[in-house]
Amino acid sequence: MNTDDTFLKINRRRLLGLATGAGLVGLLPRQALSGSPDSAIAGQTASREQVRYPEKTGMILITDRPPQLETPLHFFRQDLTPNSAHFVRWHLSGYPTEVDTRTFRLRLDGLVDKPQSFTLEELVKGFDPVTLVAMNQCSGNARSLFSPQPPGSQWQFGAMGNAQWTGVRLKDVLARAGVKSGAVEVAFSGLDESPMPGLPKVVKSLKFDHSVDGDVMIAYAMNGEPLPMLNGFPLRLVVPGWYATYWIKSLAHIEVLEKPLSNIWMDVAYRIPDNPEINEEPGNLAKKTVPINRFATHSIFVRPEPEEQLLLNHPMMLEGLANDGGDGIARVEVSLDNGRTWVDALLDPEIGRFSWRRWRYLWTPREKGRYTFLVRATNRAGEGQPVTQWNRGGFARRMIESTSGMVV
Ligand SMILES: Nc1nc2c(c(=O)[nH]1)N[C@H]1C(S)=C(S)[C@@H](COP(=O)(O)O)O[C@H]1N2
Ligand SMILES: [Mo]
Repeated sequence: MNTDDTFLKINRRRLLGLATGAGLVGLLPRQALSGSPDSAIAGQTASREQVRYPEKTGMILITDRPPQLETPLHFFRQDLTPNSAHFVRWHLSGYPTEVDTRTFRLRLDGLVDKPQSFTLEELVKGFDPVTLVAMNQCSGNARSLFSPQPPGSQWQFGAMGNAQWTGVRLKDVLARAGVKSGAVEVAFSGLDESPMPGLPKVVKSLKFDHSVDGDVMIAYAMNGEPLPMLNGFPLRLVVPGWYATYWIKSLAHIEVLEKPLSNIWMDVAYRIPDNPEINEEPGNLAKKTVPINRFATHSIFVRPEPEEQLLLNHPMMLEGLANDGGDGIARVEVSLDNGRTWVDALLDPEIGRFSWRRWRYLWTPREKGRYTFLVRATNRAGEGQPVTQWNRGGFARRMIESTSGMVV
């Protein structure tokens, strides 16, 4: 993308904010759509509310204050999720609804020689642009499917999306400030503010070495367009292969730290059992937890959708997607007989190691009655998927998934 074009586009976004006024999101009434916009959407989606927010298509409402919007499954039949359908999650009701790009600054300070304050133009034009495809996924994606159900946002599989991100390397931006020796972490926070005195602002950190790996970026474009306001306009951190809790939106402050960040968002929330299966039992919780980190290897069905009816003797393309934390997907297998035998699915070409990878398998139903299919993926490092899993936060779902319905 030409950086001049990008800058003009981002700048134009200010007009949108002015045209629709303050409270861009909060003031617009939700529109309940009558019925489903797509007759192929089966039970699961149709039974959940479809809502409209600015810049968004019909989404599944999880909560409205703050907005948490889930992507309907049928949008995952393509490599890149349209910006209008990319899921939305904010922690605090004090999320930004407008940004004045004339006064916006990204501040960088802490353990550096020269603290910086960048305008959008300085960021877009002052650094080499980078582009990569990466999947964004909430730590609690598919939480509602765990049994017993952990507390928290009750997502099905739509708290994820795949996008092409364009921006600047965090490494390059940090270098401009000159990081002093002794840096151990880098902390990130956005324009969102806590509405309650007891609840601190969302601030997350990465280890210093991770933040300068050349993959972590400050993105100003998503699929070639400025980010939607709800997805972090004008800038967001992209941490390829890591859960989205670190992908700070409407990024406004970066601080280099000489000791690890300690706050509720790092010490209490977003921690997982310290074992490779990310598993524990409700009656026997893991003693040791660690901050959630890289994506676990996982795969899901996109078709058939839950309870989709299949026609006898009609060929049916089973399809879905698989992801891991950045080594790449090596294999996806499907079982049509409840795990007794497994067959290899066809993998679509890889579009980057941080992207999800789509798979498909052609199957013709030869018997009427109930079907249940399973899917499992293996990545290039040999990481597979466990048969069952549970943890108290409902995080990092990585167990083998299934889909079922009737052949008629
Ligand atoms: N500033 C800010 N950034 C944030 C959050 C937030 O509450 N505030 N939530 C994080 C979480 S938990 C998720 S899942 C992703 C969601 O990104 P999206 O809304 O673009 O899908 O944003 C992350 N970045
Ligand atoms: Mo999240």
